Amino acid sequence: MLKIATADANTEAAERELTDGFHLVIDALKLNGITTIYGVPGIPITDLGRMAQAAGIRVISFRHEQNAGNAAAIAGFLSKKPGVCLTVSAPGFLNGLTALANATTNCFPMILISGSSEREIVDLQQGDYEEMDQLAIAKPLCKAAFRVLHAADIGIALARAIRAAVSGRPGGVYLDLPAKLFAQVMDAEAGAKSLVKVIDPAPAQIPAPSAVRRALNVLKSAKRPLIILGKGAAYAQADAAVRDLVERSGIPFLPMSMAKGLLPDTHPQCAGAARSTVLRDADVVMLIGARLNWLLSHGKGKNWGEVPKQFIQIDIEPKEMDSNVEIAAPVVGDIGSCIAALLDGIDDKWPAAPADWVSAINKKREENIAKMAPRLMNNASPMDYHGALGALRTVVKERPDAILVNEGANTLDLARGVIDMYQPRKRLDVGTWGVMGIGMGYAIAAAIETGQPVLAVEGDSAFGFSGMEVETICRYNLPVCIVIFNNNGIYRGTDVNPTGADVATTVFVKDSRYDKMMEAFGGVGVHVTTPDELKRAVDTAMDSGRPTLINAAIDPAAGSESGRIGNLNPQSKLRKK
Ligand SMILES: Cc1ncc(C[n+]2csc(CCOP(=O)(O)OP(=O)(O)O)c2C)c(N)n1
Ligand SMILES: [Mg+2]
Repeated sequence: MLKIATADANTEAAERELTDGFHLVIDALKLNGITTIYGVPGIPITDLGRMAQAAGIRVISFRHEQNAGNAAAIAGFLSKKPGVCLTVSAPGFLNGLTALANATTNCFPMILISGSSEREIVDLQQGDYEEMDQLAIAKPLCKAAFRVLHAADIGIALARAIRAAVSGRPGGVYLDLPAKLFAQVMDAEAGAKSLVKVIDPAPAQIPAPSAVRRALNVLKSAKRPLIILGKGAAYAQADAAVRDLVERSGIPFLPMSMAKGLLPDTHPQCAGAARSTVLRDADVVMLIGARLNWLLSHGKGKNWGEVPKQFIQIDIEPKEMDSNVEIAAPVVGDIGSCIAALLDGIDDKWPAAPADWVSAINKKREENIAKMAPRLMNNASPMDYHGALGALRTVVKERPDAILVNEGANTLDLARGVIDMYQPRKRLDVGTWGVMGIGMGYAIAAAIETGQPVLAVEGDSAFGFSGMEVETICRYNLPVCIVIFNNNGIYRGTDVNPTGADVATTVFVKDSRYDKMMEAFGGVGVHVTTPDELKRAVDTAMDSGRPTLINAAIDPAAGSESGRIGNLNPQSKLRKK
């Protein structure tokens, strides 16, 4: 007996002096303030998730890695810390990769950590369990990709991953951890010493004074100036400085989708309701954390009118300058530092924004708002988009703290225009790619990261891409209210297949009851057919904080092809067959 007890004691003592790959990964994450992991368990990372949970990290288990990845990505956007997604090898990795690529495209800091199979077998292509050269596949789709072969390198690898994700223009990073690494054992003290706490992971990047002067000169020369706020400006969390710049300069501003609320959409300088006018007629445009990509028609063409433009661009990425058109005044640096420097040059003597320009915009804005008002008040049943959105617009006005997640085609484009936002980083949507499938991942992470109630306004098609995560929402009892704009399909539910065989490609089962899905997992399901019912149901959900899914029946004929971007569909001269 005694002998055995002594042996046990010895083993325990020896173990106390050892650590392994599992623990080093967890310790490295904790050391760097990463408190939540989003993922899906399986070989070889099941125990990593368990141990992380036991060590006090919150581990949120999803039903599909793409949704876990989207959650990590938006956690990164909301917190300026890399969101972490954990997956198994090959298929799990690939499922997470779409989210990683999307995060990189949208400049959200995220780290995808995937387990991988035996290097020796993978590299000889001998058919290992879930064999795949994941590192090679990830590389072109993210900012940086690293593989760790030695437990002693875990600390440095995680430090590199964190820096790569959040410094400069943020984006996705891939970290490949082969199964064998987790089981590697090393001296505990040496292990602890090998960890790295990243100091100042996203250092300020101060713009050159000459660039700031140049920008101020161009801005001062403007007769019809415009500021465009992008989601980079929202990410920067320089909210007070952005507001100061807009208000002290008196220049009208246009928020891009995820920059809505940085200043309230109801702000007197907001030109959101006069978008086509300001793009067409402005002579100087200052872009703050917004890129001249397709969402801004590349800065040229008919949307930008005949008036010659001068662009001032504030961005952390020097390569962004001149990407589509000439930038007259590039200001490279982090947005907080750039705006602080610009504000230094905007004193009491700064000329007021030209009154004729401001009043022309105000007139247009008031006209457009007045035109829209009766449509938003209509209580028709079946509902059209405007009637339903009029109700949700009031909900958000009454609950400006709530986070709005939004995807779909008509459901997205119309909600963006109709629902005013009042606070920064409250609108999360399909972003640069217009990708479907972000809905539930974003909603879950938004609830977890901020503790605020979430309203997810989803097209019925859009919802389907991540719909199974309603179980996850119920499991973690998150304050998420999903409203499905159910128009029986993609864009419209009225398409017909001329052959009469299968249903048309854009049409779903008619009058589906998505609310029943939520009930299956213990959440609240509601079916509504009028804007009044919709408003009441959302209010009840938001008051209770209970997971709720509201199936809102929308007239299947109400939408238009591809929402507001139907012009991007290729048109052949030949007749449609
Ligand atoms: C990953 C991905 N697949 C496909 C698409 C193409 N797409 C754009 S919008 C959309 C769905 C639109 O239907 P719905 O969500 O029901 O919105 P509605 O217009 O009907 O309101 C699809 C499939 C996409 N954007 N992303
Ligand atoms: Mg639809």
